[in-house]
Amino acid sequence: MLLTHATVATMTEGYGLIDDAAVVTEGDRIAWIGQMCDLPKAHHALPAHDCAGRLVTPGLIDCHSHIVFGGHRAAEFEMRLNGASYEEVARAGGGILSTVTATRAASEADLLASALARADMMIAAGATTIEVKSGYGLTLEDELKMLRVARQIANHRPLRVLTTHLAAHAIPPEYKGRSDDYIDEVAIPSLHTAHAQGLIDAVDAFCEGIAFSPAQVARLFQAAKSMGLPIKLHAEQLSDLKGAVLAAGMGALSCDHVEYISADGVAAMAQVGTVAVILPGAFYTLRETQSPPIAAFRAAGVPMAVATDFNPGSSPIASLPLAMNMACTLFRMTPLEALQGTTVHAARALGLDDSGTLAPGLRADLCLWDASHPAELSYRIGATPLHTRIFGGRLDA
Ligand code: DI6
Ligand code: FE
Repeated sequence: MLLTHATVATMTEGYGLIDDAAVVTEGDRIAWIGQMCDLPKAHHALPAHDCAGRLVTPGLIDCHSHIVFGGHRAAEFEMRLNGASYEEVARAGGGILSTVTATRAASEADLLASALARADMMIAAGATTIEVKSGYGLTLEDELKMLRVARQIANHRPLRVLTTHLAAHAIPPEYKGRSDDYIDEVAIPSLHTAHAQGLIDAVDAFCEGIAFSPAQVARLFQAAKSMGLPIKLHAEQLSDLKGAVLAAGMGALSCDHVEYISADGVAAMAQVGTVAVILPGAFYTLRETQSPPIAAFRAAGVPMAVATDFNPGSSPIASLPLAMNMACTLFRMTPLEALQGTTVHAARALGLDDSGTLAPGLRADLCLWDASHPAELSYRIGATPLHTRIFGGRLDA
């Protein structure tokens, strides 16, 4: 396929803008990219798709989501609006645990149907690769069920899906007061089984007072590393337990949320190249007031990704462009940083080296936007100026 008359943001260096550009794809890869006037003769006869000056970016990558779950939490939304805090909701057995009950009760087919509806919303806003976590089953069987569903999404949609084991997301009622036993009896065994069954690409945990301690996370991560699986962590979302220091020290791909991270965590991440995944949807929904230290990450050279954290409790948002707008307006990220956060740095947070930028040899995952400059993607609120999607070199009708 040949795309002509495009305004391309390759995202290779800054925006990497090329005006009046052409892109040639071959199979699922980019074969050539550059200015129209330099297009090699060999490509002139290819069937052309005229972009009419539209902006072309790498397909967006949502590197943090929880879209497989049963039920919804509109009632909890109402409870919070009547004054309850997130922690109070959690301690009252609501929050994550109400979704656990609904997820355990749901059939695989029902979970898949609702996850596909959510994936469609993400696709409609420009996502071509998404990460999906388990963590609402919290038994061996229910975690595996969630991961099988997450793996199936890619059989029904052109999306690329990476799956992450997150059994260490919450302590289920049957393990109340016995979180060490939960790690030994459910989290680590389900990790072994999920890996043996080829169901996971990475391992995550929620390191927090209402969830798991750094020592418990470290045990889980040791198991992950013994299997050669990459690790990532929900770190410093509500308090500073030094999860980022631990995770970066073990070579984590990313530390996510990080509102309460302090200088030692930032330094540890910078040293290893761990990505900070900024999740403004959860910040917004929880009406959090402590912003992640964007200026400190910037100064230390910590790459920042931006993701939806799509989940039923703290972040019922499907749109990456909306998350980018929030990252700019709430956290003062620049539009360039926001787009790097959903392309090149999001790829890095997932350990992908064949997407997130546009260059020969990389995956031909592209978005064509009704926009003339990439800053428009962050600037607009709740708009989806997506015109055309190309997944692995294929036009999505
Ligand atoms: N932090 C969050 O914001 C979500 N998970 C997590 O570890 C919340 C998940 C939920 O409330 O369902
Ligand atoms: Fe999350």
